[in-house]
Amino acid sequence: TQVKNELLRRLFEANGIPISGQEFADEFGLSRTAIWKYIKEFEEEGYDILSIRKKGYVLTGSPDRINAANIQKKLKTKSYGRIVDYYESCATTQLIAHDAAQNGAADGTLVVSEEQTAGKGRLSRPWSSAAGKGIWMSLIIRPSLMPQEAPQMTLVAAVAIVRAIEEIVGLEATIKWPNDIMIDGKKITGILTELQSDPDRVKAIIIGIGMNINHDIDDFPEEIQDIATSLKLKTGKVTDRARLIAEILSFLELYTEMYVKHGFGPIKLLWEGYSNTAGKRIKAVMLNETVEGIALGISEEGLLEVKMDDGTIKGIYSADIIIEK
Ligand code: BTX
Repeated sequence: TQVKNELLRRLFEANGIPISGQEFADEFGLSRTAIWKYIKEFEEEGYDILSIRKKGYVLTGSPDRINAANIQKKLKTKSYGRIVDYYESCATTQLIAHDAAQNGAADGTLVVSEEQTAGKGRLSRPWSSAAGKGIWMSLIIRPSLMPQEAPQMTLVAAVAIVRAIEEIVGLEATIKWPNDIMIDGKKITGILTELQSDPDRVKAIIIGIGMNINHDIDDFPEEIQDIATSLKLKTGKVTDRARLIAEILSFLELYTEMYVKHGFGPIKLLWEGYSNTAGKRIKAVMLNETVEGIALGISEEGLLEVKMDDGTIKGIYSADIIIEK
């Protein structure tokens, strides 16, 4: 079965390129018939496999995986997700996406993995990414924006994700500035936006999205079991991750276009409708200081505006927010 698993792994990671039965058989010292039997077994287990004469086997569908075939079956976008780079496991999709972007990957290229062994959050904090349970993905986009307009993409992505969860799962999530999506006070999604840029022009934005989907509580490490939740913990049901990805990409493409064409105004309005931060008394913990006050909303630049106790208003670029009761 080790050989069988290796064959399946290669079919998954081939991303549409045929795997030659003959070459695979030679490599592992097996007969072609043995390989063919494995393929039949995969089909019985629910995988769709195309057999192309003289070329080999291509995986075109599989039960509950987020490979290219399953995502693209549901995709309605122009460019987002039209190219999918799929992994069974990797350290972090963020790094793979950075390399791909540097090597000229097209606008909308998606890197996605069933598991991350070194998933990361902001400030190099760890991001727990259990195998087969969540959505761990990095989208490469190349919108015509100035570098200083890039951080707002975190807020654009947050709105797209909340809309998609509403549409597919029927749950109302809220956005906690700047990059968390919460359900009933617990974190369901984190967003990490990174930039490749010239001084006056964005070359690529890498939007990393980590979503807890089909986790039971034990699928989280103990230290985050109190602060994290998943869609399954909230609904009791398993969510089709590929379908949710396709929906997120649709909203994200739509809202990115809106942002590039019409500026931040419309996004700001959408964002404020989903935010759980505005109007609340908060503590904003930054690297060098902590400020307290009432969160007013976000500025045109995406800064969180906080009214301090002495009445002055401060704009905050990035912080960890504690909402006080
Ligand atoms: P953040 O710095 O806002 O949040 C990180 C913190 O969240 C951690 O310190 C921990 O307390 C908590 N945490 C860790 N894992 C989880 C989890 N699964 N659910 C809820 N809370 C958790 C948030 O950073 C940005 C995360 C982006 C993750 C994506 S996944 C795809 C891409 N690849 C990658 O390595 N990162 C991004």
